[in-house]
Amino acid sequence: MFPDDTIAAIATPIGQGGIAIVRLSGPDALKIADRIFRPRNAARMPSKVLTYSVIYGLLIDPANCSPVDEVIVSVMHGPHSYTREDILEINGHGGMVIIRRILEIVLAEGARLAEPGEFTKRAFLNGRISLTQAEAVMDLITAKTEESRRIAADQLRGSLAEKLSATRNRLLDLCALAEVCIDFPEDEVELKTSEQMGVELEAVAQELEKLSRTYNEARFFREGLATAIVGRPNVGKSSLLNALLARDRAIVTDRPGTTRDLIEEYLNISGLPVRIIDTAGIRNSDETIEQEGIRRSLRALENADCILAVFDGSMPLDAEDHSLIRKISSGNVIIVVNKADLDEQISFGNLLPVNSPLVRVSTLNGKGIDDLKSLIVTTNLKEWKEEREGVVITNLRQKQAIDQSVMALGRAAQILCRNQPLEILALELRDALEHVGSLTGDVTHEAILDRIFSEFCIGK
Ligand SMILES: Nc1nc2c(ncn2[C@@H]2O[C@H](COP(=O)(O)OP(=O)(O)OP(=O)(O)O)[C@@H](O)[C@H]2O)c(=O)[nH]1
Ligand SMILES: [Mg+2]
Repeated sequence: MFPDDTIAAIATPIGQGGIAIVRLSGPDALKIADRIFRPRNAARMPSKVLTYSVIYGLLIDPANCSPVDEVIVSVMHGPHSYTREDILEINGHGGMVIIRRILEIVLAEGARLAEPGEFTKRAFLNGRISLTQAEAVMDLITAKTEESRRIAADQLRGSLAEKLSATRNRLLDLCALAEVCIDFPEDEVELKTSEQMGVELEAVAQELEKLSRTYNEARFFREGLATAIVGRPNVGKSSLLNALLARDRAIVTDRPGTTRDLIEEYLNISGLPVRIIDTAGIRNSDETIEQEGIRRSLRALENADCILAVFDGSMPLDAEDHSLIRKISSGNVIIVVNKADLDEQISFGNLLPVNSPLVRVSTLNGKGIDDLKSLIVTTNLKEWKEEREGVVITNLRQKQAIDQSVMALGRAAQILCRNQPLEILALELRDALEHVGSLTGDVTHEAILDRIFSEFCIGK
C-alpha cells in the first residue's frame, strides 16, 4: 500500500491566471527537477539546495534543450512536507498551454500522473494526517461559507481526530479488561469488573451518540441545506428565488408553466450555505416537457431538507394548492404566502401541516424576504449554538461508522446484563473498536480510501 513512485499533477485550476503550478511528490522529484530546470545561479540545482528553498530559472525541455517557461521552483524535502516525501512545485506562467507542456515534460522524465487526491492520500498513508483530517482538506477547499470553512479548518487541525482517538483508547482499555476477565475468571474480580465495564460502556456510547447527533445540522455546512421552492404555477416561485438571491436569475412571466427545469443556486444566509432550488409549478399537464419538469419538481420536493411551499395570497386556494398541501404534510415545511402587496384572499383553515411556520412576503416590494431568511435558519438550526461548542461531524461516512460503533456497544451492554460469555462481549467490543478505527484510519480498507480520495480534485 505504501507508494514508491513519483507522482505529478497540475495543482491550480484549469484556465488563465497569474501563475499555475505543477506539483511533484516522490523519491525522484528532485532528480527530475535537476534534468528540466536551469537555475539562474548554476550552484542552486534543486537537489543541492536546502529544504524550503525557492529557486528562479528556466524550465527546459530536455529532449531538445529549448526553454519552455521562466519559472520559480520550491523544494521541500521529506519528511517535512505535505506528503512526507520530497516535493517540488513548479510555478509557471498561468496559461493552459504552458502548464500542460510542463506537465508533459515532467511525465516524460518518469513521473506518473497523480490520481485525484493522491497527494493527500500519501500524507495519510505516510502517517502525517489522520483520515478525518484528510477528509477535511477537501471540505476546506469546497467550503461555501465562513462557518463551513471554520468547521473544516477545525477538523483539519485534528479536533475530531483527537476526540476519536481518545474514544478509541477507552475502547481499547475495555477490550483489554474483557480479555483479562476471560483469562482470569475468578468470580469476585469478574463481578466488580463487569459493573465497571457497564458504566464505561454506557459512557463511551453516550459520547459517540452525542457526536452522531451533531451530523443532523452540521452536514448542512458541508453539503448546503437543500431547499426546494414548490407550488402551483404562477404563485411566484421564480420571483422568490430572484428575491432571495437579490438578482434576476430565473425567468419570470405571468404565464403559468414558465419554469420547466430545476434551477439551483447557492445562497449564504448568516453563514448557512443554502442550496436553493426553483422548480416547475406542479399541476396536471398534457405537455411532455412540462410533465418531465413536474416529475423533477416532485423529486426535488422529496429530497429536500427544507421545503418552501409557496401560495398566491391574492387568490383563494384551488385544487392544485390542495394537492400540494397533501404532498407537503410530512416534510420540513415553511409556508410562504406571496403577493402580500395585494389584498389577501387566501384562507387555509386547518389544512396546513401542524407546526409549519408561515410567512407573508411580496417578491415585488421585498416585504417579508428577510423574515423568510431568518426562518430558514431558525427552523433548520435548532441545536446549532449548543452543539457548536464541541466537535462536530459533517459527513455521512463518519456518521455511519459512529452509529455502527454505538450499535455494537449496545449489544455489548446487553451481553453484560444477561451475564452471557465474555468471549462474545469481547467480539462486540472489537467490532465497536473497528468502526471507530475505520474513521480515524487506524483500520484501513482499500475501498474506503478509494471512495474518499476519488472525491478530491487532481493535484491535492
Ligand atoms: N403582485 C405581485 N405579483 C407577483 C409577486 N411575485 C410574483 N408575481 C407575479 O406573478 C407572476 C408569476 O411569477 P413567477 O415567479 O414566474 O411564478 P412561478 O411560480 O415561478 O410560475 P411557474 O414557473 O409558471 O410555475 C409574474 O407575473 C410575477 O410578476 C408579488 O409579490 N406580487
Ligand atoms: Mg417559475
